[in-house]
Amino acid sequence: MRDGRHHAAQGSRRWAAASGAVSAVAAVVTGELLAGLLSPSLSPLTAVGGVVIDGLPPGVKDWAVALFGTADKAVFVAGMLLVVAAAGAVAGILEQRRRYAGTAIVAAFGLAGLVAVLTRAQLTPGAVPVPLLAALAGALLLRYLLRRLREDSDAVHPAPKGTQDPGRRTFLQALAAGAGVTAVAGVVAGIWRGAASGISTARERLQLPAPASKAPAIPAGAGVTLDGMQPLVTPNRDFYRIDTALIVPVIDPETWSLRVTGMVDREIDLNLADLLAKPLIERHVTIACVSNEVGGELIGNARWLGWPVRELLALAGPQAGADMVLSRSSDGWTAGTPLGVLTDERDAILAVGMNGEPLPLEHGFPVRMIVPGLYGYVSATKWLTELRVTRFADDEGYWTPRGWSERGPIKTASRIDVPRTGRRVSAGTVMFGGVAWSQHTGIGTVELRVNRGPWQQADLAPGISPDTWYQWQLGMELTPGQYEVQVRATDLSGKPQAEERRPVAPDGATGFHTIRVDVNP
Ligand SMILES: Nc1nc2c(c(=O)[nH]1)N[C@H]1C(S)=C(S)[C@@H](COP(=O)(O)O)O[C@H]1N2
Ligand SMILES: [Mo]
Repeated sequence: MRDGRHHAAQGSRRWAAASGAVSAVAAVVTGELLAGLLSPSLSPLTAVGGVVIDGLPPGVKDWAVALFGTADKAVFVAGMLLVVAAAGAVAGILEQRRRYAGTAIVAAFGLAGLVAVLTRAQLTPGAVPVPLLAALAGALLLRYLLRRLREDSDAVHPAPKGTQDPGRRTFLQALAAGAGVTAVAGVVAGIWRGAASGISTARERLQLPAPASKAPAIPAGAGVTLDGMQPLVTPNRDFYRIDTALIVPVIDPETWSLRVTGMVDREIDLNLADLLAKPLIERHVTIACVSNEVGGELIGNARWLGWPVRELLALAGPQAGADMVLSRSSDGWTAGTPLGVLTDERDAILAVGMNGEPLPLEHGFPVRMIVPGLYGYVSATKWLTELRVTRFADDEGYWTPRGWSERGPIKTASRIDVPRTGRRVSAGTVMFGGVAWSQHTGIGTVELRVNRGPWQQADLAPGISPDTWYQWQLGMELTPGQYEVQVRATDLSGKPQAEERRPVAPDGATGFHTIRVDVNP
C-alpha cells in the first residue's frame, strides 16, 4: 500500500508541523510568564520586537514613524507570533526527519531572544535566563509531542476497522492539551501584562500633593457647547497614546529616580519623594504628535501637575556651550529638547499628575516631561529616568536618525469637528465648530470659507492659556447642495497657519483641514 503509506507520512508531517507551531508559541508564552516573575519590563518577545522596531529603516513608508499607536502594537505582536509559529512548524518537520534538527532551530530562537534581551535598556539580571528557559520548555515540548507521534506511526496502519488507534489518540490528546494550556497561559500572560504586575496598585496608593501654584481657572465660555465637539479637557482614558513601547514600562515609584548628567556643574539624583516635596505647579497644556495628520486626532489637552524643569536644571548648573537636553526613558527611548526651551519662562514640567490623578501607566508613570509648544517626539518623554545636558552637535534624540527633524516646534493648526466630514445637515443655519492651537503663542483668529469663497471669521472662545487649544464656532446660512468647507487659524502674533499641504514627516503636517458637507432641502 504505497499510497496509504504516502498519505500516512503526509498526515504525520502535518502533525509534526502542528507540534512545532504549538511548541514554539508555548515557548513564547513561557517567556512572557517567566518575565512577569523575573523582569516585568523586559521579556524575550518584547525585546526582539524592540530590536525590530528600533532597526526599521527610516524610509519605511506609512510607518508614520513618531506614531506607534495601541492598535499598531497589537498587530505587530500578532505578526511576531505568526512568524514564531511558522518557524516552529518548520522546526517540527525538520525534527521529525532528523532528531535535534528542529531543536536546533528552537535553540537558535532562544539565543536570538537572549541577544535581544542583552541589548535592551531595561536589562536586569532577572531577564537573562528567561529566553533560555523558554527555549528549553519549547524544545522539551516539541520532543515530547514528536515522540508521541512517532509511536503512533510505528503502530500498524491503517488500524483495523472498528478498533481505536491508541498511539494517534495519545498524540492528539497531548497536542490538544499542549495547545489548550498554551492558549490559557497566553491569555493569563496578556492579562497579567495589562495589570503591569502590581504597579497599578502602587500608582493608586500614590498621594499627589496639592499644587503650590494652581492651574488658572478655565474662563467662562471656553468650552463650546455644540453636539459632537470634543471636551475642552481630554479625559485620561480618551487621551491619545503614542510610543515605541510594546509593553508599558513598569517602574516602581519607590525605586524610581531621575539623574541629571552631562554638561552640568553638579550631577543630581532625584527620587520621587524629593520631587513630590517640591513646590509643584498645575497647568493646562495641549500636547500633539508630529504624526498628527491635518484634521487628525493625535492631540489632547490635560491639566498637568509637576515641577518646572528649569528649577531642576538650575540646581544642576548647565555649563557654557550646552544647548540640548537629551531626556531618556526607562526603555532607552530619547528626546532632544533645546536647553533654552527648558530654561525660559514657559511651564515645561516634570509631570507627575494628569487631570488630578497620578500619571496613567501608559502616559508615563511615575514621571514624564511636558513642554508647551513642542511636539511630543522632541519633548514629552514618558517613564523619564535621565536628563543629559549636552549639545545638538554631540547627541540626537530617537527619531532624528529615523528621518524626523532635530527640532520640533508645534505648527499652528485648526480642525473642524462639527459637522463631521460627509455628514448630511439641513438647510438653514448650519453650525460649525472645532479647535485651533498654536501652543505657547496662542490663537488670534479662526476663519472658515465655503467653496473657496471669502474667509468668514468664527467666534473664538477664550483659551485656557496660550499653551492650550481654543474652541471656536460659526453658524452659516447654507442652501441645499454640496459644499467644501475649510478652516484656518492665525496665531496671536498675526501669523496665519501654512496653506501648503505637507506630509507629517519630517516636522509636522501643514494645510487647511477641509471637509465636505451635504446640505439637504
Ligand atoms: N518613553 C517614551 N516617551 C515618549 C514616546 C516614546 O516612544 N517613548 N513618544 C513620544 C511621542 S512621539 C508623543 S506624541 C508623546 C505622546 O504622549 P501620550 O502617549 O501621553 O499622548 O509621547 C512622547 N513620549
Ligand atoms: Mo508623536
